Amino acid sequence: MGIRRRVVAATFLPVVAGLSWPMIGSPAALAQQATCTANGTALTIGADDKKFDKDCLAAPAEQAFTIEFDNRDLARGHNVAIYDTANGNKNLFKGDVIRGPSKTTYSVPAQAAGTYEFVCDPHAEDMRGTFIVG
Ligand SMILES: [Cu+2]
Repeated sequence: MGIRRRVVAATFLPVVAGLSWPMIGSPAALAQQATCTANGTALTIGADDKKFDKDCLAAPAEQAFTIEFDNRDLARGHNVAIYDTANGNKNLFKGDVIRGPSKTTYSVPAQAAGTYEFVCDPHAEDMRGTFIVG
């Protein structure tokens, strides 16, 4: 429901700014459409060529979980952070940036059910996806 409200609000932006919808919305709009279902508390994701290899991650509600992050991007720093973008972009978790190629496992505290976004902070424009807790 929060996502729908955001998309509707975003459709007014091109009118105001005089820009076309695809220029503003494509990457985020695509990410918002992704859906997935939690399957345990050990999540994995990788990064290659300044892109995440998944567009959706899911974790069960009210349970701590881990995210194993495999940054395969040579000499490029990435992280995984989780934001409640529907509610003021509140940061729910921020993993340390690691320089590829390397791996880390983030320990994330329990989260309330909801639909959020995961983001690489240094490349927030290009590297983001849907994060479902529930
Ligand atoms: Cu990045």
